[in-house]
Amino acid sequence: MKKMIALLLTAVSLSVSAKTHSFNGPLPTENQLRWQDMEMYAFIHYSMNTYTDQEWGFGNEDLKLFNPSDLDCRQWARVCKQAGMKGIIFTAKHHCGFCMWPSAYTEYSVKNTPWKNGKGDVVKELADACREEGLKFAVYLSPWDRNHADYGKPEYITYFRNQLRELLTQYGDIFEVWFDGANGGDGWYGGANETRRIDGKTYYGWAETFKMIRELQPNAVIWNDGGDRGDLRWVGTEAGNVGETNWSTMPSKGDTPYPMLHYGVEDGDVWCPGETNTSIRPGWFYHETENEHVKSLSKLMDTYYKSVGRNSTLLLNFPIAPNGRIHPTDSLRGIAFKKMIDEVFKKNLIASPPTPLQGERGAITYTIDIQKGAAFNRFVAEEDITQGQRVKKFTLEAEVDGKWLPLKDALVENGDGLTTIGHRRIICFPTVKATKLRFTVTETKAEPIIKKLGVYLAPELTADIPDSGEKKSSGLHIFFSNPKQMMMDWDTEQTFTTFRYLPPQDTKDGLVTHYTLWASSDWSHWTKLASGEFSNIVNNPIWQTVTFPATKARILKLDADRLAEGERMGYGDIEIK
Ligand code: FUL
Repeated sequence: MKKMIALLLTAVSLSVSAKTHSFNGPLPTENQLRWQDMEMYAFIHYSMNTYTDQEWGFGNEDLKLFNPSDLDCRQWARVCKQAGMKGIIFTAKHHCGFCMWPSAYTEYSVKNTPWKNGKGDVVKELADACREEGLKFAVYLSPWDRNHADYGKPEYITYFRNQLRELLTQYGDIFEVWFDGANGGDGWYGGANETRRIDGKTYYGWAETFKMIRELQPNAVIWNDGGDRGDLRWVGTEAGNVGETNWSTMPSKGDTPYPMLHYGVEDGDVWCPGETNTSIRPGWFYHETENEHVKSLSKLMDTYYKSVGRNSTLLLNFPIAPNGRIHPTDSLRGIAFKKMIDEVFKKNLIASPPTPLQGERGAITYTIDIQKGAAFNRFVAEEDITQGQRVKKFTLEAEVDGKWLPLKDALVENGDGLTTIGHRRIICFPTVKATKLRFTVTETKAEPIIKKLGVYLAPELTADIPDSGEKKSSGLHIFFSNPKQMMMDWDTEQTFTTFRYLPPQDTKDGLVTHYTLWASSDWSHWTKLASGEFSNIVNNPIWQTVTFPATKARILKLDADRLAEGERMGYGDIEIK
């Protein structure tokens, strides 16, 4: 199969001969270059959660629940390949500690489930399927383990490394090792049922673990969310976008607050590019209630422009349904996504390769002749990142009726979005018909090395289906009896089975992470309907669904047992059915 790069860009090799100032910033390693060229690869979330309808398992889920009727890793690999994914990263172990391979170090694995009478190994089936489909394979191993009795003690680190060694030695080449930033908290922990906090900076001894990975899988890249720098970084959100300014460099030491993760650091001393991870559905694991909320094509294209089009890779998650397959809605959407990318970038409208000209104050201008009569709405530029990331700022202008009209990136809220380039920058703007396009690098760290340019016409996409943030609660009477208690009441008794909570969308302040839900018809006798955790709500603030046996009541009461931040419960929306 032709490389995505060939589909995206008709190569127009360009370089500027005039030397300006020399470049002494960090450069990518061979592993990082190979990884960046993959552009899009899939995440697969599948674990015990698939059978308990949860995002985070507590660690004591019954092994009998794992018995898929129709598990088919080849279907996953085929779908991912057709969706344009170059590899798959699989949740070998999620936070619940359940191992999808028969690890020799725990009883909490597929080997003690009814599936294939305990003889199955999902990691192996998937690694083999990937190889057959020509996809690369990688593993997600959660450092946080809510099942393991030793979690929080030094002994657990030995266990964790033993498991990692199994994954890195028994399943062929691994292209990436994905750890997870979610760490410590409530759990079953071998029956202790308690909260365990760890110091993420020191507990895991990452330097030692990274050394082991380098020895066992020298071609793998290491994911990290900050702390010890890996080969690539989380972009600080699971919503599917990285900053429009996106440096592939970071400081080699110190904390990495959100702006650093999201935008990179211009003068960072190590190469540590961003990987944008998001799910094709609101959640990471499969939930039947989300079948209607698989992301639309326009949402997926928006994600593509805001990840691959912003000097990042895209790690797109496909959850596995309880039958052991990717749901048809997700596979069709994934395949349509790839078709749309091919459609957008199938014809480069540049008439002939432009010659760069050095202008005033070191600015370098490319005047691009557009094919006769062509309309366009996408501009693509790529730097030769083997020589580092150099461009800080540029301008774009289209010549319409003899006048140069400035263009800006329509996908940014502030500014013109014409900042960094790196591996690839895609600028989207309303369709223009012009004979020439002028691209000027106005600020750069050194002589810019522009490898490719492209101009395209993308088809218009129809409006998006409503996303998970759609408002529902307009008809409900809601008030707070204290800062951590929400009351929802009706004039007459109703029968309910479902409560849904949408957290505040732009802040962590007031986000409910642990709750208890009560029902009453007289304000004095309360029946507890449910209590628990809204897992992963901080990183992925989507609708949370609580179901309970049909209950007649006039009032529902939500206690915020714990908030992510702040002292006052907040909400984006509430839905009760
Ligand atoms: C998060 C986890 O807590 C989620 O469950 C999911 O695995 C996501 C990719 O990373 O931090």
